[in-house]
Amino acid sequence: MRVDRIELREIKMPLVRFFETSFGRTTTRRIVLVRVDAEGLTGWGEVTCGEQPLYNYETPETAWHILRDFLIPGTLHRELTAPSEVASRFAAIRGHNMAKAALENALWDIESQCAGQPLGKLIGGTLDEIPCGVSIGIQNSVEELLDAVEREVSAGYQRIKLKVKPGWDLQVLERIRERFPRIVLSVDANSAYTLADLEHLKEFDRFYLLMIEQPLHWNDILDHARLQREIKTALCLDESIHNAGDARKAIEAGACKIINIKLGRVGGFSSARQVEEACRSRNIPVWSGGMLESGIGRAHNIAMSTLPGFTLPGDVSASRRYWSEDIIDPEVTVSAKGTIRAPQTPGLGYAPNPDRIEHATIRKESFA
Ligand code: OSB
Ligand code: MG
Repeated sequence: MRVDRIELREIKMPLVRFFETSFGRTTTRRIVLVRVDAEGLTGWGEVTCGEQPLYNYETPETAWHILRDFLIPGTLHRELTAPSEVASRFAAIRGHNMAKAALENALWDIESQCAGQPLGKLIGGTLDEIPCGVSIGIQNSVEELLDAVEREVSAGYQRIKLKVKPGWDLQVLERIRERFPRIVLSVDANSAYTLADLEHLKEFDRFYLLMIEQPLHWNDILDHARLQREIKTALCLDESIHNAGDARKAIEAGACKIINIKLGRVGGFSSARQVEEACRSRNIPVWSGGMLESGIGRAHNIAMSTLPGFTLPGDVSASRRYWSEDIIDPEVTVSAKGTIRAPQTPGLGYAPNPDRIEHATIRKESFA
């Protein structure tokens, strides 16, 4: 494959409702999209970072810089035998996994069209239908949260994940469990606690949660291992896992019993497959995390979720929970039993809509 042209775009789209985590509230997303033209075909990728360097250190601006000044010049007009080749070519560039993933994933989109196969099949996916959960942010009141949970449970989602932080945790869980004693429930702290909160964190065991996601520091493994020895509830690592090596070390250290894979955080499909393999071979279940993606990132997450190790419901939910109008056709929909059917057509299986993308674009630059 030879890449003829690459285009970067930044789009800006308001969320239908704010999304709040322990590090703050998001109301509008700014998303960098990568469009690659090669072999007469077009592939799309999405940079999944937040607007501010809070989830990790990347931002739309750092991704634009790394893509424009390093990744794109190293890709244009050079022969590529496989999309995974860009992962090895850029291995010397440290970090910036979300910028790397956007480019590599766009190449996988092209490769799957060339091969006439759905993207999920091409990467080794075996599942035809993927189980879905939702991530519900911190709300203005517990009453609002109860309504939100009610709505998502009625819609059929198989697992509810609540964002927590000190001051929005045990009392909230009491109220949720009182009203929904039997739902599959988990929490995500996005690093809002430390080991000084050990006694407090032990209290989470009362709520028979499926997991507690990333309670401690965003780059830590050892303190999570210490915490996992002290509590019954399974820990799940998100922020701390950047590649298959991290997954292996976390599992060997006993830092978690579940791992969340985010395609951007681990640097794209090649790395995601390695993380999935590292977990599956050690009997650690994985699931797809989400980063409030547009339809393009969402379609990539669906393809990744067809890999055999993805046995738990992911944070991959319907487009309409985020966008009044998504940038793909059709938009992502979820069945009444909380599943998404993996597309069976070549490529992403969802067509990026050029008019809607153009309408949302606030800057673009092309490289040829
Ligand atoms: O930790 O999973 C997270 C959103 C922004 C930053 C971090 C996280 C999240 C989510 C959103 O939980 C999940 C989604 O896209 O639905
Ligand atoms: Mg998380």
